[in-house]
Amino acid sequence: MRIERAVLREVPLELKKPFRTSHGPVRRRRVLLLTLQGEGLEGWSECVAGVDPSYTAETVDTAWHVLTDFVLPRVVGHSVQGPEQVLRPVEWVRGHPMALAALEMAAWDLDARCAGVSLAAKLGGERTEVPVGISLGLSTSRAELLEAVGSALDEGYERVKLKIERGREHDILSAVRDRFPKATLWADANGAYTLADTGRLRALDALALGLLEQPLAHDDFLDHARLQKELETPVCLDESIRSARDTALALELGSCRVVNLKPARVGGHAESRRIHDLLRGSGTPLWCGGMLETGIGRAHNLALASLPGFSLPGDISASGRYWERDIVSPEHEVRSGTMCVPAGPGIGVAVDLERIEALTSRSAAYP
Ligand code: OSB
Ligand code: MG
Repeated sequence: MRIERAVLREVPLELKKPFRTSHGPVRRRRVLLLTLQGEGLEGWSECVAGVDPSYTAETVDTAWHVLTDFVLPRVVGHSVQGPEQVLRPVEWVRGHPMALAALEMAAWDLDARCAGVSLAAKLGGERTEVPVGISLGLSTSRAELLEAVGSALDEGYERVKLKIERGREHDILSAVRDRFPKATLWADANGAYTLADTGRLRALDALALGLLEQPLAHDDFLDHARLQKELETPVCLDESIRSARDTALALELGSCRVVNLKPARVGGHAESRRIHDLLRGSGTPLWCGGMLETGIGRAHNLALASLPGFSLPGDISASGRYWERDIVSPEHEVRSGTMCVPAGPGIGVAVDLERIEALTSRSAAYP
């Protein structure tokens, strides 16, 4: 497969409603869309880096810098045997997994299209639909929180993940548990606690949460292992897991009992599959996380989540969860708690290029 041309575009998109985490509200995304052209076809991906470095160190602007100054000039014009090889010329780049994943994932889409098969099939996916959940940001009032959980459950989501904030975790989660005694509830702390908070986190055991995501620092494996020993609630790692090696470390130390896998956080689909394969034999449940993606990133996540080792519902919500109008058609929809894995070639959704071009704030093309 020859990569003849690459186009990187920045597309600012407003979220329907701000998504609040303990780091503050996210009101809009500056989505980087990457198109790779070759063999008369196009592969698409989106870079999920945020506007600020609060989730990981990467931002939209660091990803733009790394892709345009180091990565794209070194891969365009070259042939690769498959998407697993596309990052070879930039193996020396340290960090920046979201920037690198944008390239790698677009190459997977292009490769699947060249073969005339779906990305899901190319990756080894087996399911035609996947169970999904929803991630709800912090609410401004208890009424708003209960209303949001109620509508998510009405829409059929299999489980609800709630963002929590240090000091308010018990109020938030017990309010929801009291009102929805049977719902599957997860909590995501985005690293807001330290081991000194073990007592307050142990108090959550009484609320029968499915898991507690990333309670401690983004780069900490040892304290997560110490905390997990004190908790009945399974700890799930998100930010901490950047590679298959991190996953092996977490398993060995007992830092978590569940893993959230986001392909962009680990540098793409190939590393995601290594993590999937590693966990499959371990009995540790795995699920696919989300990064407020447009329909392009969601299509990639759906393809990945169709692999057999994804045993819990992902944060892969419908297009209408975040967007008035998505940039793909058909839009992604949730039906009885599941979403369809697109079956057409590649990511299996059509990209609305006309609208993307109208919204583009900057672009770079190679050559
Ligand atoms: O921690 O899982 C997270 C969104 C942006 C950054 C980090 C996270 C999230 C979410 C939303 O929880 C997941 C989604 O619906 O895309
Ligand atoms: Mg998370």
